[in-house]
Amino acid sequence: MQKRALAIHDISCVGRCSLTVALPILSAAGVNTSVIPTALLSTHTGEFTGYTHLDLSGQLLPIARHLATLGLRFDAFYSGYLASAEQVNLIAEIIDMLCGDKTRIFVDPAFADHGKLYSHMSEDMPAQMRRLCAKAHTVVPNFTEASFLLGKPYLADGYDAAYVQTLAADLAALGPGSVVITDIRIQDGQTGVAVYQKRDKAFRLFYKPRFDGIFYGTGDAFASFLIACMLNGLSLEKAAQTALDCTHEAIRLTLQDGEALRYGVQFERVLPQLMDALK
Ligand code: PXL
Repeated sequence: MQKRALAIHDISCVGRCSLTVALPILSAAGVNTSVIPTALLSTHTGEFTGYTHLDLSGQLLPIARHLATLGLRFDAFYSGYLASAEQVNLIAEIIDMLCGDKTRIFVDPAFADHGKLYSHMSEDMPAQMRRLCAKAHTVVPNFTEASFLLGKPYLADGYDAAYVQTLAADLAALGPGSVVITDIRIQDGQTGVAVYQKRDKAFRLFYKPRFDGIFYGTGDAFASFLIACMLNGLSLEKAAQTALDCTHEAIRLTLQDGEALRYGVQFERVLPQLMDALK
């Protein structure tokens, strides 16, 4: 049977992040993807000014309650950018309402990067998001989010694999069985992804050459590629490797093309590569 996912992120009209990334990637992977938008923005909040921001908190439970009457079974729940820390309570309620025993729950905390909270994020977001992560089977933070979720300072460099393994194990101790941390900076000129499974304490790091710069929406693209692969039966490690390859290629193509980086990365051009990896 075709897999069905529920993606809960904002809609940023322009800038390739959140739902405008998750939906096409999951669809390309053959996943029937329903959405609940958390907020409506004209653009993402990085490198744009004057953007609009409509918090859709008032719609979340009414939408979820109606969906609950349809009796749908979701194979995956996938949350990302939330409009406010208060929305965490609503998302937790939606998980209880719409997810069954067979629903795999993915949470991308999506509140910070490069050592800083995103604009618009309140200081209590990390503590609130920790509660949502506790309900997940798999969490996909970047290194900044992983640090903040655990109340640790962000280290720009000077840490090692053992430090990352401890971060991952501490996140798993909150609840999730699997932890995938992106944007690891251990090896010069490389970006790393750490994969940890609580079941057998298996820990692995995967690397790709790092491109200098800030690439908006790449966390969303990575998590979406990862979930797309896992819903197609790939193991967590293979899915993480494939997601890293696809994200790296999207950045490479964008830099080669010269499109302004605030418009996100050209993940559309990598969808054939994703589909090949799933054959
Ligand atoms: O990609 C994360 C993200 C999602 N949604 C909005 C954002 C950002 C990052 O800046 O601003 C609105």
